[in-house]
Amino acid sequence: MQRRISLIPQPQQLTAADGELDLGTLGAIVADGPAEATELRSLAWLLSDLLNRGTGLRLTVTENGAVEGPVLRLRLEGERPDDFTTAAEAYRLDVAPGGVELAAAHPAGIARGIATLRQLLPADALREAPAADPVVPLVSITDEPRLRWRGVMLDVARHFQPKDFVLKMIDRAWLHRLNVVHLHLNDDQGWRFEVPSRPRLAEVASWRAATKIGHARDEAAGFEPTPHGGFFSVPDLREIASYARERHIMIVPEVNLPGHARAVLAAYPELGAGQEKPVCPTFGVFEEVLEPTQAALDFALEAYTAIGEVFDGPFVHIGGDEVPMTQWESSPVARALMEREGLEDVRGVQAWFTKAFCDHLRGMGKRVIGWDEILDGGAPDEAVVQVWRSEAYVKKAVAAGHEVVTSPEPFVYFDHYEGEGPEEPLRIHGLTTVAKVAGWEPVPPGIDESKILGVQCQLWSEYLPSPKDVEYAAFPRLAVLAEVAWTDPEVRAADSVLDRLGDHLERLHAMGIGYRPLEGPEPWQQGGTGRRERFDHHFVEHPAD
Ligand code: TNX
Repeated sequence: MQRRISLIPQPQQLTAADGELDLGTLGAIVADGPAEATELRSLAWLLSDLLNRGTGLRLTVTENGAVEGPVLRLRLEGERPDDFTTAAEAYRLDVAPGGVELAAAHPAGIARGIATLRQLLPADALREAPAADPVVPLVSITDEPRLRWRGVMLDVARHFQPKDFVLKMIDRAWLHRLNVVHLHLNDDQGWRFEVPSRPRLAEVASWRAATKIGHARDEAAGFEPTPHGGFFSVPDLREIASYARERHIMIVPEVNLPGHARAVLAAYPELGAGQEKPVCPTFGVFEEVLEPTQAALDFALEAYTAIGEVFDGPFVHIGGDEVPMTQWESSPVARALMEREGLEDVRGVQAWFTKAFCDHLRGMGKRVIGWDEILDGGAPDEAVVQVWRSEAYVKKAVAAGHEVVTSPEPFVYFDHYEGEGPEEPLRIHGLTTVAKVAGWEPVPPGIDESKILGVQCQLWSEYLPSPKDVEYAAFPRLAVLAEVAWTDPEVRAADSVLDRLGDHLERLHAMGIGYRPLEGPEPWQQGGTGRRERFDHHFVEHPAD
């Protein structure tokens, strides 16, 4: 019996025919493009490898050479669109009795089509060793994403996530036709990448001596005195960068300054207001920030240079969220800066940092993205604003002339609870069910859609201590978000993603992902009554002022 076609995200246009094609009957993968298309060749070998792993099939890659009989053809055709456009990710995929043709104008489109082809195979073909036949239904797909930026953020700062998990998440983003993996690389609780000229970041800022047990608001629960840490060396970062590049996933590295600076200041206290405090063992918003000195600015620019060189994508995230003004209000250095620069209020101090970061990164050929607080004191027009506090800030950012990545907490903060049951494991607060994500329309009414670069979900890891916990929080909500980002609203409305989720969970299972079952956590995923017990801290939405 033919399997029903059930893809996430739903392609924009799909026509199915009766019958299946056995890829075992194909002679080769043909990389059909200009001779210099090394990206196409590398995708062809990647596809060959993936098919081999899950089905045992061994298809060699040839270039335009004569191959007898049916083939799997990857074809680059037409004029190459600019990078990071929806046209660059468009593709056509035809599976016919005479072979497979996947065509696109840009290698990124081929990469997206490969993701769709992998979902057309049986779920078990997503395993690491042969466990399924290489059969795909006959189908004709024409597809292009609705939005340019479709991302997921991993917070490797609150709890370090090992490199192989980051690579896995890049693969999973790829399979869902996401194109951005945002790495939140530093916070009060740790700094997670090597900057060779600043050795104390690795030595001191990359680990903490203890971690809060339970919720940060649950003071009675105390601390676990086991050190927690880790950081990516420069070669680790290079490996992550090239792994993502081959799959046409953009890494957006975030170095979050001038706030959330406790780890930096534990290593280099002279960059702050002088307190000597350890890397933070608990979670929240802390008042320690960089002082607006030349030395602190030089540090920041050195960190941005280091990360901007390793990750060659067009964006660097500067953070900028939750910067308390308390220290600057009483700082003679901040006061002197305000007088010198004619800043009206203390929020101008953050704007001073933001502008310096933007100028520096512009000089490196990069564009800056920052959390929506960069709007409070003002930011250069070219900075992209990542709205998180509430959708009201989308309007504010667009009115101020910025492009927006929209990530409102109630819909795409996947560190929020997924269900109301007492068995859910400890989360920060909130309630973001699969149905809530599925029902979300990312472009608020009255907003010019061309100003919305895209959407992104967040996996803040205060309460996600291990990859297992991150997987539970990410899946299957990430799949639903991928469809919200990719598929046009009319197409989404015609066939609810919720009806395809059951089939998709089989894929997640085949990949060994510890997802949350739709009906609630498995016994071993529950919070129980111990350290991971549910703690209901009230979620407060931030109104736009
Ligand atoms: C707010 S979103 C934060 C993070 C926390 C998150 C927890 C943002 C830019 N700042 O520091 O981890 O809430 O949900």
